[in-house]
Amino acid sequence: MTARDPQRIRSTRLAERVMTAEEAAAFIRPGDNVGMSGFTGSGYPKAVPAALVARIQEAQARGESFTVGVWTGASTAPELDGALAAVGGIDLRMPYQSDPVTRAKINAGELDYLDLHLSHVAQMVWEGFFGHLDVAVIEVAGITASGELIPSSSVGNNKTWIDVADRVILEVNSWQPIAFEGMHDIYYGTALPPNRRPIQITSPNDRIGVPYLRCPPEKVVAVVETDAPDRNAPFKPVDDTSERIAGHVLDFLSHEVRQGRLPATLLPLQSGVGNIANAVLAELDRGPFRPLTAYTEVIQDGMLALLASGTLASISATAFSLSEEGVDDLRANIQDYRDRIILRPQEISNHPEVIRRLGCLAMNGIIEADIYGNVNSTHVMGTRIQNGIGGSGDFARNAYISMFLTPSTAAGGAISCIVPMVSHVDHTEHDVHVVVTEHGVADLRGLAPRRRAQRIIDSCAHPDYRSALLDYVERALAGGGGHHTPHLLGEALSWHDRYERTGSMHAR
Ligand code: 0RQ
Repeated sequence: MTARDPQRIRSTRLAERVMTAEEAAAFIRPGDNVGMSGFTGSGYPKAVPAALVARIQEAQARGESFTVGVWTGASTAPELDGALAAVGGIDLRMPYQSDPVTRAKINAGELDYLDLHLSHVAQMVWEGFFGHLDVAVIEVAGITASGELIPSSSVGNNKTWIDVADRVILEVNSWQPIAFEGMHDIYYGTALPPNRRPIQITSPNDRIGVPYLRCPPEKVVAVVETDAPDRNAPFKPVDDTSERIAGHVLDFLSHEVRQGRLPATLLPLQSGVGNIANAVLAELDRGPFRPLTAYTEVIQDGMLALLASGTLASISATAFSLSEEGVDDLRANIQDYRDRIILRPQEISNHPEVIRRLGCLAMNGIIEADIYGNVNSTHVMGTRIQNGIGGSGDFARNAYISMFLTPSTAAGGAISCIVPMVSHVDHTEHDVHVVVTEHGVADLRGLAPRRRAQRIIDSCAHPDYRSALLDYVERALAGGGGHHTPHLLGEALSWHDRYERTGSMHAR
């Protein structure tokens, strides 16, 4: 088959590899590990996963088992994660997911999931912990005449997948703006110790690599043309709770500026995904700080709005995660945004060395925090995975100020997000500087554990749960255990246990 779009596939050699998704999927064999592109619902392959699902179902109809390991940058979309999980086609999934079908399968014990710090993935693959990568399926925006790849709306682990896979399948998606060409910065200097060199980024808009992904043409077994949108999930309108959390974050940052601990232009922002993060970004647009910069993982609608208004001078990230309106904005203003946005491999967007050097201000969502400042970002009631740690650990551990934002309650008030002891730990008390809920800000820096407990309960807990938390601390202090981090060991997780039994953390 010849290429439909010679502007997108300019390499005559790779144009000869154009074929259907079904033909391409035949290069994926039972038991293969498959490295897919994709990060927070953008830049994932749109056609080959569906063809792979059909192959799996045909094999199953013959009574044969057909599963693959699925490695990505981060979350993808229902047509990739959801569809493969639904047919039981995934053996092991890593390093992040947020798909409801995949989540249910993981929590039912039907597929293995490895939840990893996103900056660690490439090095762990080079070290061989996950076995060999057989196939890479990578969406790109185009292929240059010399066979270099123009990345699409996410970079994620694509460089690594292409480097280590035996076979590469490319999806060239003409829905992605071709004006992406030149926006990316692919760094080819990473290595394992003792051969590591400093990552020479001293400002979020520093470019240290090249705009293209390199791929030996002989590795490319198939090129598939697509014209399909990213996931582009809508954002909920900002609610009162998110707005109050955002207001507290702005007050806190203003206080830090007044104290002389932050410059008036702040420091590079990292913002997690979701509606609270979007509300904080909207509040920043109304606030006094500018010009700001962002060294973050994902660019969502709120970040583009800050670029458009001039509040934000530049953004470094690894992926977009936009609503349909966000995509329209990106397309309409891409010539303006192009020079102010850099998409990098996730090992660089989330690199601890760079995050520490730049002094990022990290803001991430949580499931729950405990009275001593430990944070659970990933597990509902300690056993059921929600999404994964994603980049929150890369940033929180190395940020100048590590903030965690959450409504004070979940499930209509039946769950307190401030608990005596977290049911799973992702971020320890050492990496949690500030907790913010709609009730206020708990700045935990410089506070010993018992003072932290007082601060979190007073500032962040929902009033309906405050007296029960205070009562817990008082009885723990009076109990026989240590007074450094007082706990009643038999009761520390009783709130979760009560919720599992009665549907509420409230003692009746
Ligand atoms: O459940 O979806 O069934 O309604 O968790 O919670 O309040 O909608 O908040 O979308 O911001 O997600 C921590 C999951 C928060 C997210 C988490 C339930 C709640 C709801 C979602 P439903 P909300 P958000 C960079 C940063 C880790 C990765 C990260 C996350 C659902 O922020 O995945 O930080 N973080 N990445 O009802 C039981 C509680 C709960 C609870 C909330 N205490 N107990 N359920 N929920 N609190 C981006 C990347 O790395 C890619």
